Amino acid sequence: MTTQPLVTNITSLNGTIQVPGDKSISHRAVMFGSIAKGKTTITGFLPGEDCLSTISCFKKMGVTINQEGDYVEIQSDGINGLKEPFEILDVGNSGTTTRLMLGILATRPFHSVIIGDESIAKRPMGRVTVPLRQMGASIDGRNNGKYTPLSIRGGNTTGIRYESPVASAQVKSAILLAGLGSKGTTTVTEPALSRDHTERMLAAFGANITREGLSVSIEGGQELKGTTIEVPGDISSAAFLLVAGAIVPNSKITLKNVGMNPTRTGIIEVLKRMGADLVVFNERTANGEPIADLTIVTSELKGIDIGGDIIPTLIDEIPIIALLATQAEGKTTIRDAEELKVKETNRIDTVVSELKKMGANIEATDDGMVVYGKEALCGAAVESYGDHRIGMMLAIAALIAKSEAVLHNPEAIAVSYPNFFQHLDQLIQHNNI
Ligand code: SPQ
Repeated sequence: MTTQPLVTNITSLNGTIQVPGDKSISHRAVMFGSIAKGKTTITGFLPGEDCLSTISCFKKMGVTINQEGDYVEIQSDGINGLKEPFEILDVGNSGTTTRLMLGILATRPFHSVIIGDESIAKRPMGRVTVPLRQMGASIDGRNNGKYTPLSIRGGNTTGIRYESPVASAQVKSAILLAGLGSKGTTTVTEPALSRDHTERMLAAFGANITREGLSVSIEGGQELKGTTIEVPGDISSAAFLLVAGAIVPNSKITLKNVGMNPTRTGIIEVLKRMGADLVVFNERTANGEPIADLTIVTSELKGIDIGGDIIPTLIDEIPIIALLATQAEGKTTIRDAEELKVKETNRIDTVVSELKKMGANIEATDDGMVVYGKEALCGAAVESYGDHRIGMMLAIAALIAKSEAVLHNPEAIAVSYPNFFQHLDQLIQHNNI
């Protein structure tokens, strides 16, 4: 196991950063480009480990993909050009790759096997394998197809109307992608709106997809056409630096080109409601996705109550919001966030245990956590448990800790933000990039 010393006791952060490409959009750009006829080019791609796993899986199905840094070129014969993979499809740590790819494989008339790492093996896959079987796919796997490794023989699928019990973009996307390769219409209804990158990007690839309230429908048999995708910066990565700017004294941080899709901007609303001095400017759109620049300065914060329909719009930001709450006057309550239990780790348990080690006054609840207000943090030996978002949250917490801190398993951070420590260094040195 690797252990890395963390920078502590920082008196100021300053500079301008271009955060890496959005992970959700990068995955989708590769997958949709791989099933679209013709050439797709992607700029601003996230070369993080999760998105590289997606590229590697589609290459194993015969798609020509050339990636250099944040530029990707894909040449595909369309969805019917996908070939039975000779090798096992290894998704690494990526839940998005597993679930969205299952949706595509469900309609392909060949056999494939999906495996992932230890964390993926614990994440629930029944939420997609059950509806995909209802559509006609043959899927088996550990515990009756609830967990990886999974084996799929697809083809001959028919559209369904599916009421998802969870607000999950991965469930919605898997079923819509299966719907695209099935007979008839497929409709997915969710209890609250989850991120809608799939809907927006399928339209950018030429598909006709319709929304009515919380239901989305797609007609089977439509052919996607290769296109050009510009991936915005990832608001989920930006969140770590926004919180750093708000809690480290004497700071001013500007983040360029950040994705501002309203299904992802819960963190912006929370920062504003907690009193953060945050400015959103230069607003524009690329491929149907809103983008803006953001500036944050050190702020006086107050505790708030977070729950209900906002949760899916900030689900991945809850670890860093918990840290923000440790520096706010008064109590912050996070409710309705049971989904945290089935992420890379049980993020209720890992956030609470690691922040407690640093002196935070925080308690786990059944569906979230309560943070009892402002507390000076101390250094500690903390653990990412292989979860990128826990690792980054702890590195930001260390910036305001008064004593030495080390992080076990820092390499997990490369899943979504490979140059995270380099960007942090630049802000500490007050260098612009
Ligand atoms: O890909 P993975 O591992 O599931 O990634 C995470 C993350 O923190 O990066 C979740 F652990 O983000 C998910 C997110 O929580 C990415 C995602 C997507 O791209 O569709 C949707 C959300 O998951 P879900 O289960 O709510 O659909």
